[in-house]
Amino acid sequence: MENLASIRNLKSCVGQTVTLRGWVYNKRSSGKIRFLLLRDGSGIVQIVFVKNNVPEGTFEALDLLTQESSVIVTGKVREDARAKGGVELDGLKVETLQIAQEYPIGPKEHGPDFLLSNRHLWLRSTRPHAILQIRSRFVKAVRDFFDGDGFTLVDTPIFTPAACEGTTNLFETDYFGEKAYLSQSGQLYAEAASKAFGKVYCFGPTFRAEKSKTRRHLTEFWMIEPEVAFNDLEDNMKLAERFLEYTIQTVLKDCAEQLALLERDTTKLQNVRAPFPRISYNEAIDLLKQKGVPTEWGNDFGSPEETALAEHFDRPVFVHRFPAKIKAFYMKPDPTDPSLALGVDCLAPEGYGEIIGGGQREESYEALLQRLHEHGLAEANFDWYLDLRKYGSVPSAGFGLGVERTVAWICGLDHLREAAAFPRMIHRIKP
Ligand code: NSS
Repeated sequence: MENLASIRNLKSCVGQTVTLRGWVYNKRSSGKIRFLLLRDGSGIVQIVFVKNNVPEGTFEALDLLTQESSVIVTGKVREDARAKGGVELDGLKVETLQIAQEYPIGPKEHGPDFLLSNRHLWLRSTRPHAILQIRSRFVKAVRDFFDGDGFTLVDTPIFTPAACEGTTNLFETDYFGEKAYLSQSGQLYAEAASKAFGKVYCFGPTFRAEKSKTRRHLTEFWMIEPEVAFNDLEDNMKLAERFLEYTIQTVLKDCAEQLALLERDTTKLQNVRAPFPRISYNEAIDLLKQKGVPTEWGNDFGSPEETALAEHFDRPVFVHRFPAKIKAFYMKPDPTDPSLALGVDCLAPEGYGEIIGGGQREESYEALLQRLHEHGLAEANFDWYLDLRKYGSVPSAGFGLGVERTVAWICGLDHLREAAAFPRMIHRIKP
């Protein structure tokens, strides 16, 4: 195809005749002129057709085009200071691929249910488009960070024989006559891999049968989980803050245009710089009491507590050393107070709450076995995991960061569902 171009790169094509392939975003006409707004996935550009400059039949073809009709357009690129991307095209030719039927999504306001049911089409609109570009850039920054820091990517399985994060929200499935579960976390496998590679991360979809409908829970979400042999709780926090600073600042730098489209005030995001404040769970309880937030020692924090705590700081905050009885079986108790576990959460500001959960792992075989029994977990399912404590056991720490929660925070979204291309929630599995 003749000088095929993408809208994003048109600035470097001024004066050239180019061909664009895309969809009709909008159009209008005025006498002997037709204006076509073309969308090609990389951007939107206006193409101006003047009656005397185009072959016969062109205006008839243009007049038949509906919103989202697919077309191939040839035109000459002209600088235009008033245009959004700084350029416009003088249209020379249009070829219609398909005339779209009446498109369900128009400029008028639609309700969230309608939009979610039409997610396969809604993706074309500017808002989801910007959010998913930000997600894509964030994920690349995540990979760049770990790949550039001596980590090895190890993909962990999705079919698993046992629970990592407790049995209450497991998705069960039949595996050739045996019970299997969709992975809640790659952590146990990442721990095994860290004994082979030292520093590893896994990154994939994870599944939790979250029966409550909240703005912060999906049943399928993506998690990034680094695991580092020999790291302790403090090393883990240092890694997490360095990682968040790099990824957030990279997205702010590279996605300024998308964030502007979302009208996101990025002042607070600019503050995401290491070091982050650190408070213990006990200190957090005191702080909540001071703030008049009803709470009791021993309870896990929900959204109101997390929001109140995070409000107290100008950047994300680490809360560490939670009551052991509300944390997973694999967490190492604090040697100075075994009723506490060496776990850590990172709370994002602006009401976004927990984006990271992790901690230091129990490295003693006997202690881990006892914890398994206390949690009512079958030893037989974890024999391989226990092996890691038999053959060169070392301190180890890691964490999991939820992609959708982090993207929702970066973009300033009200609900996690907009941070996934095709979100999965309790009452939604279509499209
Ligand atoms: O349950 S976590 O707090 N921790 C783990 O799964 C550890 N096994 C990770 C590790 O140490 N390797 O989940 C981690 C993060 C949490 O902070 C959220 O950001 C996200 O995973 N998360 C979720 N996002 C969306 N929806 C749901 N339901 C959800 N649950 C956790």
